[in-house]
Amino acid sequence: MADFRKKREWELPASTATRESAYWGRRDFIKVAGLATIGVAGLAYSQLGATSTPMMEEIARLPKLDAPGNEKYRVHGDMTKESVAARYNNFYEFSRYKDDVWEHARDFQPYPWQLEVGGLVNRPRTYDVDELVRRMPLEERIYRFRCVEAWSMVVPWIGFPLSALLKEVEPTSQAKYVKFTTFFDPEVAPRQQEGNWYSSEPWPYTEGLTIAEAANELTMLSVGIYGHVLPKQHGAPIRLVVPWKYGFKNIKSIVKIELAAKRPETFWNTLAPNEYGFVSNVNPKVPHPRWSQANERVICTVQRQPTLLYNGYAAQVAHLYAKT
Ligand SMILES: Nc1nc2c(c(=O)[nH]1)N[C@H]1C(S)=C(S)[C@@H](COP(=O)(O)O)O[C@H]1N2
Ligand SMILES: [Mo]
Repeated sequence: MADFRKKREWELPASTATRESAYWGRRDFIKVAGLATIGVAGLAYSQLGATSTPMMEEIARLPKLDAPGNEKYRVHGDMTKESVAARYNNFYEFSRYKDDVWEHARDFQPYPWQLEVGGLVNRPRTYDVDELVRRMPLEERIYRFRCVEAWSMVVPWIGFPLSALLKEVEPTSQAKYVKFTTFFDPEVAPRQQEGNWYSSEPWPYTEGLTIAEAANELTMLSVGIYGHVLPKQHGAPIRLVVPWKYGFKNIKSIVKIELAAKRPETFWNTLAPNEYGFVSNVNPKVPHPRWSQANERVICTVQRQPTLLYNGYAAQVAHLYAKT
């Protein structure tokens, strides 16, 4: 395979699993090197959490979104600070790194936006996301989020159950899978352009679920976070949230949802099927081929904690995978 494989951060072996923190440490250390009396980790993390940055100023201008909190979906323990979650993003259309996604996404225009829903359904329909936001039963849910790279966070999504949308389009009895597709626009997302070392990436980004996974109570289409509409770096204006699966299943900036009879091909699974399975449920006992998944690093801290089966959501989803 081409040398893109060397360059991908989450494909590094376990021995370099500290690379992310080394990366942060280096960049942020340079910015705040004057405060040398605090420990290095303390420096990096305090800088990351800074709230008066140009990035946070952009976020402060986003339209607010009011949604009642759903008490059923809460997490014990600390919530990740917004200034951290919004500067630690995987969005490969814009950047291979995490802290500059928000900057590279500046020309991206996610408002207004249309979402096409079709395939094996009785009532195919194209929605204005605006209209969905006004009409759907929005609620706030605090979910754990676990990336396949072995970092985790806890964030307050605003959205509605995917099942509410599926009900409207009426999947036919042949529909067994749901395929999701991200926008394709190489002008605003330069990494989608061809002719570079990464041109073997199968853009646009796609993901998929079984119908049962899509209908699960946990599965959300998110349109907001931290009390406002989604910022670009989190996948504005609408993205998938499946908290018991690894982060890459949580596809961003969706333009199309299709019901299908066959399992769809998906972005990471096409690139490296042995590393990014179609199912990809969070599981401490199933290591990534090149690193352990037994524990995880809480983003922007030095804290490591055990990985939970189904990322802590066994009560809601274990039945989907029970062998009969
Ligand atoms: N279209 C698209 N969706 C994507 C990705 C991407 O590169 N492109 N990255 C995925 C990965 S690997 C992760 S961990 C999450 C990160 O979501 P966040 O930046 O909102 O935390 O988005 C997922 N969805
Ligand atoms: Mo990820």
